[in-house]
Amino acid sequence: MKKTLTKRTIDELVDEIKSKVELLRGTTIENATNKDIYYAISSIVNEEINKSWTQTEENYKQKQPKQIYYLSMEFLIGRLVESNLLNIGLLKECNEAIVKLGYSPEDIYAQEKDPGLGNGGLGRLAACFLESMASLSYPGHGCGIRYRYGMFEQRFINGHQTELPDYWLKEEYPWEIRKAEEAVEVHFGGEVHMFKKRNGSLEFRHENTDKVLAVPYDVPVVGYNNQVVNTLRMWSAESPAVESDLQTSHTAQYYHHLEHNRSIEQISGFLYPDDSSYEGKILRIRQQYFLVSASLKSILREYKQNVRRSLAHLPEKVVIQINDTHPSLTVPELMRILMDEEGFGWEKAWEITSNVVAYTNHTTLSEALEKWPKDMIKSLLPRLYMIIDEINERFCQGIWFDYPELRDKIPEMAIIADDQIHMARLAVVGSFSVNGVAKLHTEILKKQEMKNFYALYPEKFNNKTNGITHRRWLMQVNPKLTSLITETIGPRWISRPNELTNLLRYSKDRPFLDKLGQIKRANKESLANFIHEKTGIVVDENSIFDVQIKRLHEYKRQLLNIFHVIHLYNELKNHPQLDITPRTFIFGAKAAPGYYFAKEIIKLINTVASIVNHDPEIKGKLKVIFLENYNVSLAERIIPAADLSEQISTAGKEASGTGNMKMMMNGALTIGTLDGANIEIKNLVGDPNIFIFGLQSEEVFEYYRTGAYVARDIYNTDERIADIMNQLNGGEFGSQEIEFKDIYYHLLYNNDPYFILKDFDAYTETQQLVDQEYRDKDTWLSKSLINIAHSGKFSSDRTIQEYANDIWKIQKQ
Ligand code: 26W
Repeated sequence: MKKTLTKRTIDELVDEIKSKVELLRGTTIENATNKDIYYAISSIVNEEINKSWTQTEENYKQKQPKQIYYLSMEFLIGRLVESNLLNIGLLKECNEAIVKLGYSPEDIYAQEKDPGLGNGGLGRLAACFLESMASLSYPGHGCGIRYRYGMFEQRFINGHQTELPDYWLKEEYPWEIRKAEEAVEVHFGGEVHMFKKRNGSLEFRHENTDKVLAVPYDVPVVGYNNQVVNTLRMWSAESPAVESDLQTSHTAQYYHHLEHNRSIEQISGFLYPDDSSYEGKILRIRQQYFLVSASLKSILREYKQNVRRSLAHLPEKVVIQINDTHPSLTVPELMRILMDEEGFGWEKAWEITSNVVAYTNHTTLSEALEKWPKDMIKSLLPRLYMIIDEINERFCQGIWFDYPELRDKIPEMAIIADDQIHMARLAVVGSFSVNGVAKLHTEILKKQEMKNFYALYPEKFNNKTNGITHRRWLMQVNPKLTSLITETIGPRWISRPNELTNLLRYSKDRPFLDKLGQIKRANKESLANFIHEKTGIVVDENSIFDVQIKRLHEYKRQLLNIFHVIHLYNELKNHPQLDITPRTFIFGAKAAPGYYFAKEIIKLINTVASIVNHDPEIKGKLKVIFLENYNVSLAERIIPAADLSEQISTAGKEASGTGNMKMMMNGALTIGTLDGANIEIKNLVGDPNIFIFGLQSEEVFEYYRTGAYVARDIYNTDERIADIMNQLNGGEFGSQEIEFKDIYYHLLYNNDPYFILKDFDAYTETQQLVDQEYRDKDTWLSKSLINIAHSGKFSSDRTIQEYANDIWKIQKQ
């Protein structure tokens, strides 16, 4: 596409910022606050983006390429001002202009509210994917929900997590555009009437429904250096209030109206803060249908306007990727539209639908698999229920007649079973592609969780190992490392991240490794300053920065990490002269508000921190820092400073992980289990450059199968574990008594379901190896470089290229 970016000098930018401050903010540059400057800059950026945005849309209209719509209940996009500046090629200039005006770029960019419209990995992946699609010039867009309240803000009070509402829209969000004229109606409830038409066929009329207005807010998705701007469309629920309705003279009616409006606006009211645990809440299914129905209407309207061909050709022009099962009502909703509104018969509608929808699975945890009570769907979405029922009937009959060898599996494959609708089954049956997010995960789907479906549809299953955008997660967050890489191997790695392997030649190059060491050191200093500012605690920049940042979940085993900390502390108390490499343990994690055990672990980490950090006998050799309110912005500060990346989930449980990729790309070494993408990291960097420990997934599955693991045996035989456990059970920790009886009892009486005690020995031993290896700075740096050099494989550009080639069959524009 034509390159028309307005290149500016720094002085021109300075002038533009000044005049924007005056024009938009009604103040002078002398009196401008950080916020004034932030809004001025975002307006300049927006003007630049908007030109490319209309051009991109125009281009798609003319060429009518096949387009991909990524449907997701979550988009964790992070702040946009810096990434947009980077992608339009103005970041360096803008930084300098800000400095010239006497402000700090970091402070200016921090004015932007970080929209927390996602829980964790799944939402952040969606954001990386959109960025890569735009940067690779693919016509791909996101469809999501514009929640008024995002992920809660986390505060610690006496070490306990408390949740504060995140009203992120309090101040104007400069990147969204409300498109009121493109609003669509979404219908809930009502009755379905069946008519026999003259020709004998049946017609369904859906009447007396509750109408909700879905209003789109579009956010630009800016490609890197290519003038492409795609769209993230987020739907907001509004009441389709008719003026005259509100002027009703009846007070009772009037209040009924207000009440009704409130319940409508609830639909896009807040993000459910549950990660990996399903709850059958009616509001959540309303949210899901709202997203699906509004997005489909908008997609089909666009198709009709531009393509002007029968919807029979939809699969040639549209592919819908559903991010986990959350948008899986896409299948029956598209069927409904094609049959009831477009007049297709069942077979044709099914052919179209199942060739448009593709499904990504992100978890095998059974508690995360969505199952909706069938009566709930029946009353909320009666027509969709009929269609799901019919899909199920035909599916089960198909097995019965065509796959007799699977007959006895029907009860565990049926979409409707035990009065519940199994959404993963619906998604597999109604799509043409089912993918896992790392090799091991996909194998587990094929061989275990979905083995019957794999027997039925082997051709649907495929793997797409996750990735992260190296533009945000390297270039933006670590400009010093970025410059060093470019000075060393030239700039081609930016468009071909695989070429980072050219760095391997420098793995023994002293001057280069020195520079790498200085950069890590500088990043650690700046994180240390931030930690001091936030917590008042001074950390040693020479210590190992040992980082575990992710949602708090038992399977992710933050508990194993803190057990190791407690063990080191006990050792130091018993042997004050013990020679250990100083460490700073850094945690960031939110627990789902209703997840009691996860909250206990938070409280434990905070308790350990407050004792360890203030114990003079430890002489600063250990520090434990639990940073509040972990989110994308905080990740961006921590990741460039990490030495050691903790990826220690129970093997077989973490579908992929993406934090592992982000830290590797910034030169951290991984300590991890053979789980998710860790395995693929290991295979690239090689055993000497990663610290692998613990049970493997087959062993874990075998223990679950046989029940041969007895946690108490370990408690009885490993003194270190007995000590820790007894401390939790009301024992002494330092000079304080602590009490975490629930953790104690859970591990012993629920038989340690995540193998914390079982893996403890291997973990501490491997941590000792880390301690030893960190002392040899040059070797460590060399390993760090090898990790960076192999991280190009984990650019989401590679992932998106694979989706585009294998699933979507779309072309670059
Ligand atoms: C219905 C409640 C609920 C909410 C979110 C269930 C499940 C989820 C997600 C599937 C949780 C999630 O974010 N999964 C993570 O997805 C990442 C991106 O693929 C993976 O890297 C992580 O391993 C996986 O845990």
